[in-house]
Amino acid sequence: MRRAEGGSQRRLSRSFALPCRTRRPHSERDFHPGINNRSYGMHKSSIIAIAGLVAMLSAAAFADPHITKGPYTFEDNAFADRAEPVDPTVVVNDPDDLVPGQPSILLVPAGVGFQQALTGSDLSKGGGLVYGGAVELIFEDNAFFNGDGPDLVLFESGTPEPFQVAIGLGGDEFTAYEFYDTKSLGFSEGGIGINGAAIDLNDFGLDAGAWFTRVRVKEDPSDEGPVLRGAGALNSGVVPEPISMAFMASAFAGVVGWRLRRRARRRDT
Ligand SMILES: [Ca+2]
Ligand SMILES: [Ca+2]
Ligand SMILES: [Ca+2]
Ligand SMILES: [Ca+2]
Repeated sequence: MRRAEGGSQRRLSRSFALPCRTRRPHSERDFHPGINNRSYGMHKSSIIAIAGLVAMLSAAAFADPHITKGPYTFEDNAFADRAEPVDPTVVVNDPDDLVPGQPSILLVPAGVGFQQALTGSDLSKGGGLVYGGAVELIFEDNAFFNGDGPDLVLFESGTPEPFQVAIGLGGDEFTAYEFYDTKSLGFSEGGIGINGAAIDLNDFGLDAGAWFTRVRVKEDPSDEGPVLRGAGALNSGVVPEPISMAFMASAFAGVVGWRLRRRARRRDT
């Protein structure tokens, strides 16, 4: 009876596992107490795989577009949640404080907060990228993935100006910058015409279905400074808190239970 339970838990955890660096033993016979025990544990890659699966399932089950920006429709939390200037970019509130040659983000309108300007779905406020200034936009309550067609939209204002765009690959690693022109999206916010650039992750050679949470946007030095108004994910995954917590809890309980049973069995032998 216990063994049968253990078996079913093993199938459960295996079905969510990505290929691991350490192979699990194929049978009881291969298991040596004190050696290779970690191979029975839940690898970090398995946890990430479960989180990714939850996000994917949730994206399918709870896709509920609420925010329309010209031709594009977004889920409520599809927009970037946090912004950070990319070193050596500085943040400037007043055009008079711009120093020629110093990569900068000029907040629009003057006095608006940095986060307020560059995150969320309010396109009436933004940040002008000047002298090669660059900003990193971070998605925290959602992630974007390489699905069908464009995956991400960057918003700009006034005269359409291009961006350079790089996608975060994890840690400090980013793709090379790709150039994107923006074009008028036929609507205004904050009294100014809004432009957009639709980003397809295929352009960066990224895998279909791969998930990301960071994008860097930089001024194209050959052009006037674009004013970034925000970024929204078209292919966006959501992890609804109560469901994901329950799912993760049961997944962990299963794995922990399985490990305990393993340990108990090991003591018996
Ligand atoms: Ca978000
Ligand atoms: Ca795509
Ligand atoms: Ca512009
Ligand atoms: Ca904005």
